[in-house]
Amino acid sequence: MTDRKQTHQRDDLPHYDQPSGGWGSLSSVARHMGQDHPSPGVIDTLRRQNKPGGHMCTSCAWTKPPNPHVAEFCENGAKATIWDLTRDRCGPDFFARHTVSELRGWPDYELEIQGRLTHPMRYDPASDKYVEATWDEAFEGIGATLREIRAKNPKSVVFYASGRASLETSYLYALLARLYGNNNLPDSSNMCHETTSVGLKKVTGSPVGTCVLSDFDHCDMIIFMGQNTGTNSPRFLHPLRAAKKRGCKIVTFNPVREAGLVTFRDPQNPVEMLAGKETVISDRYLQLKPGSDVAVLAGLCKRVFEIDDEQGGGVIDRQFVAQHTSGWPAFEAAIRATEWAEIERITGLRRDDIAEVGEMYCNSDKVIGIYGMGLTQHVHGSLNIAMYVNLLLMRGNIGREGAGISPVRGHSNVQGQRTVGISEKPELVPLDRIDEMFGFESPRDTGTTTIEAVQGVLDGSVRGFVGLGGNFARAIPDQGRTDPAWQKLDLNVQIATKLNRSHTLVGREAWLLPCLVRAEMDMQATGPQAVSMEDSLSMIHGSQGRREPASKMLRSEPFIVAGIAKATLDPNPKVKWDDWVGDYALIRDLIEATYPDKFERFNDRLFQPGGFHKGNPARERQWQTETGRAIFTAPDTLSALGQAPDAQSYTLVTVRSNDQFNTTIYGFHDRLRGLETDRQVVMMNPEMIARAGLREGQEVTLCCAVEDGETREVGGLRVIAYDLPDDTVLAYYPETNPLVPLGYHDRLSKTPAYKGVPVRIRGLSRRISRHW
Ligand SMILES: Nc1nc2c(c(=O)[nH]1)N[C@H]1C(S)=C(S)[C@@H](COP(=O)(O)OP(=O)(O)OC[C@H]3O[C@@H](n4cnc5c(=O)[nH]c(N)nc54)[C@H](O)[C@@H]3O)O[C@H]1N2
Ligand SMILES: Nc1nc2c(c(=O)[nH]1)N[C@H]1C(S)=C(S)[C@@H](COP(=O)(O)OP(=O)(O)OC[C@H]3O[C@@H](n4cnc5c(=O)[nH]c(N)nc54)[C@H](O)[C@@H]3O)O[C@H]1N2
Ligand SMILES: [Mo]
Repeated sequence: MTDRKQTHQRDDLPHYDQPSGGWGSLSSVARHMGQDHPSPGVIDTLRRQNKPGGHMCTSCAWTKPPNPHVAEFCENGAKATIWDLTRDRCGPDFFARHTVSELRGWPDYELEIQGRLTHPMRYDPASDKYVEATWDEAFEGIGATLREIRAKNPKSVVFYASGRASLETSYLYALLARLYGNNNLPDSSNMCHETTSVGLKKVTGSPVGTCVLSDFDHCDMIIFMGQNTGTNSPRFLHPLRAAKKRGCKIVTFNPVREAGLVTFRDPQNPVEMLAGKETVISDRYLQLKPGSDVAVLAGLCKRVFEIDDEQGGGVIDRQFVAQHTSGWPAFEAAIRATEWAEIERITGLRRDDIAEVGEMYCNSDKVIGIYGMGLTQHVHGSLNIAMYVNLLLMRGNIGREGAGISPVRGHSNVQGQRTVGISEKPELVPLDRIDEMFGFESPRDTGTTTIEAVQGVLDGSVRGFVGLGGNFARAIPDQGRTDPAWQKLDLNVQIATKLNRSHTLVGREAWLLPCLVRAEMDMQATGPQAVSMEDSLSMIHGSQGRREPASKMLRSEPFIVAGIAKATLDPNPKVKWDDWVGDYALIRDLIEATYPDKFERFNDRLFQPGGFHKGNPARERQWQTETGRAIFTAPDTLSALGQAPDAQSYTLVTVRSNDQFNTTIYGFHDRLRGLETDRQVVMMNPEMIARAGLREGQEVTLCCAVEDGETREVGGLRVIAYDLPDDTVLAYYPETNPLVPLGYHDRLSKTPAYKGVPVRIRGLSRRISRHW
């Protein structure tokens, strides 16, 4: 194995040559302290963030360690909290000044920057404005319409959840949907890690990752595929840096050189900060073409076979394979038959570079595989994950200390929402137990995923939509084409903290219900309440807010869900909404009774430092799969793309900047990619710009190249030269969501293929008009 450092760094192109973390991240936080009008005391609140007894950050799902740093938050966690705790208010006077049609034309940034929502608001079609309402009016109005819709068809209402709401809220919300009569519980997870929930479960029996934090103290190698740590889970850089310092090898596969995976300077380490020292994170950084991970992984597996052959065995863990897995012969045959030339063609990488990583893998005893949206958001996303699992299983790297597969989840409680019953898949929920506990018969038919919910809005079969947080209409594929369809709804109810585009897509009746954020005090009949969430490593944490709420009219999410439920559902002596809202510990008792194996002594362990682990059978090498074993998969294709690029088309990857949280745009800097510009850009490498006959700075239109009878375009995008593989164009989410066809999703889980959209480029600029 050579010691040569792999670098495709191109100094002539925009890139961030400072380490992630460092002064840049501190000054970015300082800028937001100045810009976003935080209310007094925010620094104190930040000090309690992610600490036992404090509140859990509303940004990413990375785990909260038992021995937190003095300030256990990152640049983005600080931004999210400052954003939540702004002094700005978006109240009845604001809505009196603007019609909803006007607001529909505003950019996302302008809507959210108005500040915290303060009052329940009802849409008044006569004036085309949101007008102030009382909570009683809101619940009565919503309940009456939901009952009307149910009388015609209880399946025609969708209960969406974005992954922030607590375990307590989520449990009540899922119960509300089932008592109402459907399993229409799509979650932001449907656009995100559903590929994990379905694809990883298929091959390991576990819908979630198998690692815990201490595994990062023992691993010899960490592989990153399609996860942008510096931007999306920056606190993870601390254990990563520690692993690196003790000699762990790190290898990254990503079409983009993401700063956080290149170098890191710890903003909480005065020595690193003052001396300008930094830690090099990735030993090898391979810029593969988007959608080519299946081929890379086939190459890595192939190399393992080659080395095992060369050494006469001992490299593949044959005992583990025999005892714990199924599907080996077909897998082995498929990989041996795969040609290196084909792997090189698809990935754009050199055989030697892939082979070298294969050697590092074979020389490492304990290996962790990390992944994110770069694997999940593809047409063959589930195959990406199955191939990753293949590689790890070959050397018994699942179910062992210091080894495992570790998806990095998105929203701070998205994994937990699935754990406590928010799922459109009834087979994943203990419905018999729920029926017994609450004396009713819950529906057994499969509910709508995000894709089907959107289809239902388009074809008119969805009559009502309830959004527990999020910005559904902006996060989905085919945004733009779907916008006008929302008008057909009988009811649109949005529970939210700040104004966004989804709130402007009103139906015949619409309500905007403002709720507390996690850092705010949640006072109920028995006193201040705590809530809980599950992080990416399956640890459950309590969270308690202490701040004065932004408005006296705000209510907690459990209160709002219960309010809707009481006004909608027939009385049931076993369903005690008022008692539960008065004391959330009772909701935790219900969660424990429903899921006794995961939530034993839930209330006692609520504030255990570092959280408590909900358990994971695959970690114990108990495989709850169809075969009762971990499953090897023989790939039926080497590309995760639905449509390969050709002479005229490219693969569009939609990404996040480090100045946004999903559809919430904090600002227009993408510091970690070295871009200080607006977001209306499209990036590609200079050779591609030349070949396409374009020039830097020119405005172009991207057109979707999927032929399904629809025209999908986004114009006014400025061309920027960037260090990217051939055939690849990069642009921001959610601005380019109108280019993603609704039907373009992972085969198994229906997660939209946001990272592999075939597009053409038109040089003449033409802005897409909003048709309404
Ligand atoms: N600051 C901030 N934090 C966030 C969020 C945010 O918007 N802002 N969002 C939260 C949410 S909901 C989620 S789900 C997570 C998302 O976090 P990530 O999983 O990191 O998701 P993305 O940033 O969309 O893309 C991940 C990476 O995949 C790479 N990539 C794209 N296509 C491919 C491919 O085909 N193969 C490989 N190997 N790599 C590819 C991209 O270049 C990018 O670096 O972050 C969470 N945390
Ligand atoms: N092209 C493209 N599209 C994507 C992706 C991509 O990578 N590319 N990523 C996908 C992914 S991974 C995800 S998770 C989805 C995200 O989809 P969503 O989760 O639906 O969207 P967010 O932007 O996170 O939602 C932001 C809104 O949530 C509300 N909010 C914030 N905090 C709270 C709270 O505490 N309670 C309540 N009730 N409301 C709150 C605010 O009103 C805010 O405007 O987008 C998906 N869409
Ligand atoms: Mo996500």
